Amino acid sequence: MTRRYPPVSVFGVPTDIGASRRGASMGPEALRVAGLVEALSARGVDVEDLGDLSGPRNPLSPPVDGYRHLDEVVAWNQAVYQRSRDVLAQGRMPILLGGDHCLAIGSIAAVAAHCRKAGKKLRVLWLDAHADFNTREITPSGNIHGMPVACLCGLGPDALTRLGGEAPAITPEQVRQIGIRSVDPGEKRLVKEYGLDIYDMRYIDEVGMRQTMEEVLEGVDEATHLHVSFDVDMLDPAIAPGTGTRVPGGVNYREAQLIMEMVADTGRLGSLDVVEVNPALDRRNMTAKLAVDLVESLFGKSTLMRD
Ligand code: 6HN
Ligand code: MN
Ligand code: MN
Ligand code: MN
Repeated sequence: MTRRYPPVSVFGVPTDIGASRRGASMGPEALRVAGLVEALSARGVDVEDLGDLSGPRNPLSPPVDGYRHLDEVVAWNQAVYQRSRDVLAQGRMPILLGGDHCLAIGSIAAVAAHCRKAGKKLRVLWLDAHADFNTREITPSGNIHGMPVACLCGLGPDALTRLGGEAPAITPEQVRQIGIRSVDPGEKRLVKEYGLDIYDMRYIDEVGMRQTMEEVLEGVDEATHLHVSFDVDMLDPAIAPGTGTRVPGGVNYREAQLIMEMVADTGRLGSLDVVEVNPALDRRNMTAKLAVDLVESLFGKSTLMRD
């Protein structure tokens, strides 16, 4: 039996407002050029492309009180929140094409509000080299793409933590982080204090990706909505050079496929972000192509033999 997927609405968010390196603003188009929409539709998914959201341009200013571009980050995230809520309200699955990772504040706040209303249990899989749990006090950069998980857990400026009205949007117990290998010193203390569930590269090396994912997905049932927030810098830079904050020693091709296949096997994928693709740093669009390949696996491509 072939698994059925809910209808999908893809939208682009062409900004690098949360980063200090430019270029993730070109990510949505790179993912389209790599064939994301066609690939989903070839899998039998009912998919529409809503085009790109718009928002303020990147003023390239220095951080103020610990935040770079806070007003602009808020404006972009309000647009993301609204679009994600609209898509979910139509019973469709939102796929956000970033853009940098600060945009997950808006997408996940919307998913959390949707799940509260629908009586669903939200679990967030945060695929990343970084924990993205900085605050204005401890950030080494002021870049808000290093803060989305903290904001979603209620640590941050009101305009971001209360995007969906209530704060916090989620609790740390709802989050599983996979592929982590770069956490700043103050951030390390904070993730421990908040008890974040982090499957770092050391853990993946020691127990393997299969056991890691079994633990990550433990307790997922029919009432669970899985949100995958996929920062392509989770991947090893050798296979995914097109991203702004590369860290050596990342997830390899086969491990990444297994993550996506095991999520697909649950049948509980409810929403997705694909972020931090930076074509200005890429080679022949290889990072966007790899991201599309992995999204196909999320929609069951490599598990056909088990259907
Ligand atoms: N990302 N931890 C560093 C910072 O500046 O806060 C890097 C953050 C990278 C964020 O890749 O989504
Ligand atoms: Mn990230
Ligand atoms: Mn990252
Ligand atoms: Mn849902």
